[in-house]
Amino acid sequence: MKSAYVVSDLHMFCRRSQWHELLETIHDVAKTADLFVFNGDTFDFKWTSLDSVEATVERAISFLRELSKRCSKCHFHINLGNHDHAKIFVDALDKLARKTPNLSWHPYYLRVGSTLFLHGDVAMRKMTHEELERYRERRLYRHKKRGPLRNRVYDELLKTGAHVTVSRLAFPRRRTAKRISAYLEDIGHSYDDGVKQVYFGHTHVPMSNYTYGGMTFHNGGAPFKGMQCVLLKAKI
Ligand SMILES: [Mn+2]
Repeated sequence: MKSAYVVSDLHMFCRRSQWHELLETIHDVAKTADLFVFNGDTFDFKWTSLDSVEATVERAISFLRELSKRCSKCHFHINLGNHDHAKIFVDALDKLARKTPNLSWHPYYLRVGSTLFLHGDVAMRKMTHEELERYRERRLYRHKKRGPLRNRVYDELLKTGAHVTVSRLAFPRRRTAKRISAYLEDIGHSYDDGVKQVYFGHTHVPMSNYTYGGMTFHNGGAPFKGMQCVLLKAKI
């Protein structure tokens, strides 16, 4: 049986994310896994702590290049999220994927057998695939680095722990699973189409083995302060 792992919302290079604490585990796991999915918002261009968006793209690409080289037996899948579906990154990622046999990227989702991986921004409201495409397209060229002042505002907010409460209130489990299910139906990957396991992120709210409409939903959370973030072993 093949082994697969998934991690979402690392928000690499955003200073409020503790993504670096997960790097060792990612490397360890990927050395023996057959498949590894980065489930969107892996990189954060808007809140990057590096000098520019361009520099962040460069670092992101070299991270993926090194990882796939070091763990050559593992196939890496990069699903995009609302934070890393940026034209400048997509172009570089596509170039990398063309010369890296064990790396692929997917703008919206990846299906492996009866398992579906997607970022999960469709849980924001009831969205068809066309609506998701339009939402992402509007942001394709808009990944501008935010200034220090706004960054500090968010730093302070994080200290209060408000981000944890806000995420939980915005994404109740049942509504989240319901919206994702509706989207899956629209793209032809619903329970009736054979999907049993769904791995998603975006909400930053961990969800484990939550059943809705015959499918089981999983979310590993995100590495922000006060939140839980785990690398999930995916059933494929
Ligand atoms: Mn997201």
